[in-house]
Amino acid sequence: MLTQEDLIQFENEIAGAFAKGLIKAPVHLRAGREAELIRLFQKYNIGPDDHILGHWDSHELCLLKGVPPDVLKQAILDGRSIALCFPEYRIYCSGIVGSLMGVATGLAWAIKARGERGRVFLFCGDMSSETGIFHEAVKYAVNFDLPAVFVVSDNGLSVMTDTRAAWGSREPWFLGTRFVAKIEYFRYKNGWPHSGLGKLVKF
Ligand SMILES: Cc1ncc(C[n+]2csc(CCOP(=O)(O)OP(=O)(O)O)c2C)c(N)n1
Repeated sequence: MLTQEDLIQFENEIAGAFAKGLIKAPVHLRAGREAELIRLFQKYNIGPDDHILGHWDSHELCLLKGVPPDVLKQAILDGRSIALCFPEYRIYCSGIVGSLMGVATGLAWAIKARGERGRVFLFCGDMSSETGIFHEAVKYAVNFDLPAVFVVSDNGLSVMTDTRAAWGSREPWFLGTRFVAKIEYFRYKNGWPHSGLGKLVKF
């Protein structure tokens, strides 16, 4: 299992490449949630049979799922950071808010219906967890006890918008409901801006 330091070092390396103008596409770096992600990968013993669905900020997920760092780095250098897909590692990511919750439920339904091995782990942010599709997908997964877990990494922001101010509630909608049965939730403070480095990079 990789350490927190491994994940931090990888993001720092990507930041360095981005600063040099070597990546001509968006990158979304993350810092501050390494321990929580490692804890969850260990808690569920996430392995080759399991599927990871992530979004624009999935470098750490790819590393923890087993993608070799040099392979991941090349994909990022090639401009694919925002929607990393490695079918051979059962990793599918998308840069579109709300695009994968329904996929997670459908995939989990298929796994259960076919009696296959593996579970689906959907990772998203706090604002994504307030979308209607997240609500519907979780509701369905809970109702049919599908092999899916929805992991919400809460940094309190949607780009630069305060998620709680937007919805007028201090807590995410699902806390204290029966839907937490399929949800993992933690808060963190992102050590990086939402995307990029917070400064102009010239090519
Ligand atoms: C359909 C759609 N609308 C808007 C965006 C732009 N966008 C990218 S990330 C993001 C914020 C999402 O916030 P959250 O789910 O909390 O993610 P995090 O802060 O963890 O990146 C937005 C609005 C997008 N990618 N897709």
